[in-house]
Amino acid sequence: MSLTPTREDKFTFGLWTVGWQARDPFGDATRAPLDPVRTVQELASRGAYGVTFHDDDLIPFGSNEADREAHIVRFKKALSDTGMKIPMATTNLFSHPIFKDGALTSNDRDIRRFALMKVMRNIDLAVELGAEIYVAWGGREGAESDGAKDAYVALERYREGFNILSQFVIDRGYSIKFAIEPKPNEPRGDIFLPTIGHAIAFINSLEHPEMVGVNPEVGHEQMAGLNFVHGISQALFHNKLFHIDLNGQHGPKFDQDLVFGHGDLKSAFFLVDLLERYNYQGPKHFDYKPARTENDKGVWESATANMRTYLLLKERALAFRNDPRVKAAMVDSHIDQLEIPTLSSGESWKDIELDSIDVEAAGERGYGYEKIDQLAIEHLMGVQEKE
Ligand SMILES: [Mn+2]
Repeated sequence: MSLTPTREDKFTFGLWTVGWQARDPFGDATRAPLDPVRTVQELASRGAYGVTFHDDDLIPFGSNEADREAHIVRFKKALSDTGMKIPMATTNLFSHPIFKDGALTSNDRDIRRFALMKVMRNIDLAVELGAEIYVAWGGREGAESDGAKDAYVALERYREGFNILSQFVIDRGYSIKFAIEPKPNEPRGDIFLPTIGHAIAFINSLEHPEMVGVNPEVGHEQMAGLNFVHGISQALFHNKLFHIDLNGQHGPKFDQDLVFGHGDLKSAFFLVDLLERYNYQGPKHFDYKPARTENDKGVWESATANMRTYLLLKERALAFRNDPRVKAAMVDSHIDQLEIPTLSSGESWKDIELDSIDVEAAGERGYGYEKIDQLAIEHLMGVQEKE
């Protein structure tokens, strides 16, 4: 298996990822601004499939119409010169001070309307550039104080916002689908729709739930102390995995946005195993930040690192699944028996009442999962069969 990324791998990057100037709450930028045109060229030369953008990544907030058009024209040229795609776009509803109390859930009605206008404007551009997924990360949709905002009513406004945007997409005849990106906190003390589960429940309350899925991010779920592989399994189970943000995180602390696999590597291994086994067809989108220590060279090395790590994990996960020792151990552990429905066809709860089970023997059985876990670790470490 090749470790050189190709277009077929569908690796994508946000303009804001490699373009991050490494300004953090305690320090100034350590890198110069990056021209989106150069980002497209550099990523194309490294085998990426496409890029994604916030409106403000491409067109600085407050640009006049002539400047806006000029930015779009040269960006489109870079795309056509390289063959790079734009599968997804999103709106910056968090940087400008107007959004300090939120956008779609701001207590200020005029700001909610301005936010919707900003989203609609960028959806028009997203469609023009070929995007089919529109991500909604509500970074400022939340509060620091429960007295400052009625969270119940905020959800009503959040729902109203998605209903308005869905109707906009329908009326325009676009094939755009929305993907909500959950995050528990940061920048707000607490953010609405903090996890995959919260988002999926919310989606079911919308007027057009079929138009809305999730865009889970590795680090965001791990900041909440949750198992990302389980979260993605549930998103797949509900047919709601419209997009995915891959990166790395070391448990519940500030949002680290490390290179994919540079946080919880074992979870990343089982995540790639899951995405490949369930044939996830969407873009593999890296939403990370090159460390603040890196210069331009380090930025592009980190971009390649994301893709290379994914391909390595895919190779190792396949080797794990195809290892005859793993297959035998899984059968010994009865892992395959989870596929068998609990009732046979034609049975009802009444048949369960007739069951007899040797409770003591069943309680004594060893499941042998430690053996499988160790085999996974050895495959992850690249160890071939060894005595
Ligand atoms: Mn993200």
